[in-house]
Formats: sequence, structure tokens, C-alpha cells
Amino acid sequence: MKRRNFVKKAGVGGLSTILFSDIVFNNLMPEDYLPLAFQEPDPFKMFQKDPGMVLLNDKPWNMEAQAHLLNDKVTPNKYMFIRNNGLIPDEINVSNWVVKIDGESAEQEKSYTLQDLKSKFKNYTYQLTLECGGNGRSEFNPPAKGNQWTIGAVSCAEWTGVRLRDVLEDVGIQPDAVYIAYHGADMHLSRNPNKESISRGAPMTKALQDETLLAFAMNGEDIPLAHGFPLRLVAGGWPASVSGKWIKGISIRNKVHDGEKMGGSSYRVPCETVAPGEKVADENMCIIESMPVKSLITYPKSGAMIDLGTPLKINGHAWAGEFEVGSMEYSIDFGSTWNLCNLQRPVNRLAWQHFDGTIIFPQKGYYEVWARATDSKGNRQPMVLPGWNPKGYLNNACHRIAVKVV
Ligand SMILES: Nc1nc2c(c(=O)[nH]1)N[C@H]1C(S)=C(S)[C@@H](COP(=O)(O)O)O[C@H]1N2
Ligand SMILES: [Mo]
Repeated sequence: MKRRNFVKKAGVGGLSTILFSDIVFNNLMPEDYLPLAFQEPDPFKMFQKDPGMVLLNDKPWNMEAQAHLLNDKVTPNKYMFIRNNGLIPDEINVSNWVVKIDGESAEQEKSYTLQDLKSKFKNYTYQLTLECGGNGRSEFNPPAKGNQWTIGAVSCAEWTGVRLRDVLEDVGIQPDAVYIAYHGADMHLSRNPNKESISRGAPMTKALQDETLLAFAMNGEDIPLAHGFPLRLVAGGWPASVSGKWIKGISIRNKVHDGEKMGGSSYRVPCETVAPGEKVADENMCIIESMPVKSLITYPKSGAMIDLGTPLKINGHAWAGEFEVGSMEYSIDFGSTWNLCNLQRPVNRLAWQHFDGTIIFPQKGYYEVWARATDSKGNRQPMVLPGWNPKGYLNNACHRIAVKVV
């Protein structure tokens, strides 16, 4: 992003919020002068992230959480991963922000201001799990190019907005509609205005679900800038790349959307399993839809020291794309035997579910606690890496933590 413009627009929180102090002699600062403090911006301060978050890339900004930071039932901004493909928009004017609905299968072209959306349609609030399709990529071998996410590219925040369905129906959907596509205001890294950094979408069935929102609030406040302020699409349970940020347009398409990062190996995996490193022809690649069943132990932090005889209470979250998690187990003997955890139902469809369990270790020494979720259809997390694919998507292997009993 152009940093000076970011500073201008940071008026959202104000310059001094980022610096955590006032600029003395601010009135004497030359008009176009960029204070040193912004020349090498601290992304943790700039995006109000916890210093425990891990920065993976600064061009574009990408940041992930660590498992123990995700312990909250509802993910606060400070622990939410950031995945950007392009440059965060630097000129956001909320008062004249419009979203245009168009496309071959739209009855008409129609634009809405933010105020139109908020007042014309009923507002809904859901907790929705968003996981980057590439979460877990760092483990694949041969390695896959892209951000080397470990386990931290997942969140479940509370989103408020209007149903995409209500808006699309207000515009009118023609019977030949197949797919919706989003268009965001973020610029391509090349700064070429004719290129989109990413423009994905989803089949009509997903677009028309109750929980698919055009959201204007996250956790009861304006959406943070990095997460799509002032308007984002939220399609829980699918690769988070479907949840377009900084939404300026939605197209109702009469074919599978062919925008940026819809083809090739982007967010697509071999339709049939392939050997690691194998070349896969384009026509044998399938678009990722529902994300696979997965879980995370968020307490304790890996490396915990426990006194022998003191029961250890573990807890975390589990999620299963479009489905519900049916059961949750842990193992302390490298997967030989498994014990059931308590598992809560989701607050609403597509929200992650919380689990806990109490472990009594038999003797002093080093242990690993492994966690494994099974979805309502019987699909279970693998103990080792699942099917290799060119871009390293869909790694839902069991999460493991180390524990020392002393
Ligand atoms: N406009 C736009 N939307 C976007 C992206 C982007 O780069 N630009 N990244 C996508 C990807 S790949 C992911 S994983 C999620 C990340 O959402 P978050 O940064 O709010 O966690 O946003 C998706 N929506
Ligand atoms: Mo992503």
C-alpha cells in the first residue's frame, strides 16, 4: 500500500492511535512529509495485532496466529490471521462506497450504498469459521510455493451484515445463474489498475445460503481495515479466499467464474489423488469447495510443564467446512489409543465448535497430545499429511502439542 495514503486514511483510528502518542508540532509538519515512524511501519501496531502473531510476508501483508493465541471462543481482531493477495486499498470513503451487482445472469444492474444495504435488508449475525485453503502448507513435501502457513490461518469471528441472497433477489436472479463472483477494491501488486489481485466466488447454492453475508461489522465493530473494511463477503466453511474483502462488486455469472485465482493450481487440487510432485493437467484439477474436518488444541501452549498427579485440562476448537463435527478425541500415546473429548454443538451453522478433555498422565516424562476430529459424515482427520497437491492446500492432519510431566 502507498504508506502516505495509509496514514491519511488511518484517520479511521487516527494517526496518533498508531503511534500511541500525539505528534508534537504536528501543525508545523510539511504537508507531504511522511514521519519516520511510518516509513518502516510496524504491522503489529498498524493492524492492531498481538506481538505473538507471526509475520509471513510484508508485500503483501500476511500474518498468522499461533495455536495458543486462538483460545478465545470468538476470535478477536488481534489474533486474526491476515491474508492479502494485493495492496490494501488506500482511498476508502465510506460515505460514497457503493457495491454494484451485475453479471450475465442478473436481471438488471443495481448499485447500493452501505446505508442502502444496512437499512433496506434485514441484518443477521453469525459466527463463521474462515480458514485459508493453504493453512498447513508448510508441511508439504515437495514443498509448495506460497505463504508457509503452519496452523494459524484460521479464525472464527462474529460477522454482522445482510444476506447476499436478499440482495441478489432484490436485483433479480435469472434462471441460468451458476456462480457469483466478487470484485474487491484492493490493487494488484503490480499497481496495474486493469488487473485484479484476486476475484473468486462460489456456486449459487453457496451464495444463497442463510449464512452467506455481505458483512459490514466484525465482533460488533466496523470491520478492521486489513479484514475488508467497509464491506466483505463472508462464506464460512469454504476456503477463506471465497470471502472477498473490500467488496465493490458482485457479479451473477452464467458460468463458473473465471476471475483471478479461479484457474490453474489456485485454490484447486487434483480431482484424484496424485503422487507427491506429480504434474497434474489443468482439466484434472478441481475447485476446492467445503474445507475438510480439522481441529486445534489452543490450551495449553505446546511445551507446557505439568506436575505429575495434576490433571491437565486441554481445550480447543474443531470445524468441518459445510458439516458439523460429530466427535473429538485425543491421544497421548502417538495415536495408538484415543479418548473422547467433550464437544459442544456450534453456536450456529458454520461456526467452530469447542472441545475440552481432562488428561491424567501415568508417569513423568515427555508426551505428545494429539487431537482428532471426525465430522458428521464420518470423515476423520488423518494423523499424517493428507494428499499432496501442487499448491499445498487442505492439510488437515492432527494437531499435536508437546507436554512434559515433571
Ligand atoms: N479483495 C480480497 N479479498 C480477499 C483476499 C484478497 O487478497 N483480496 N484474500 C483472500 C484470502 S486468500 C483469504 S485466506 C482471506 C483472508 O481473510 P482475512 O485476511 O480477513 O483473514 O481473504 C480472502 N479475500
Ligand atoms: Mo487464502
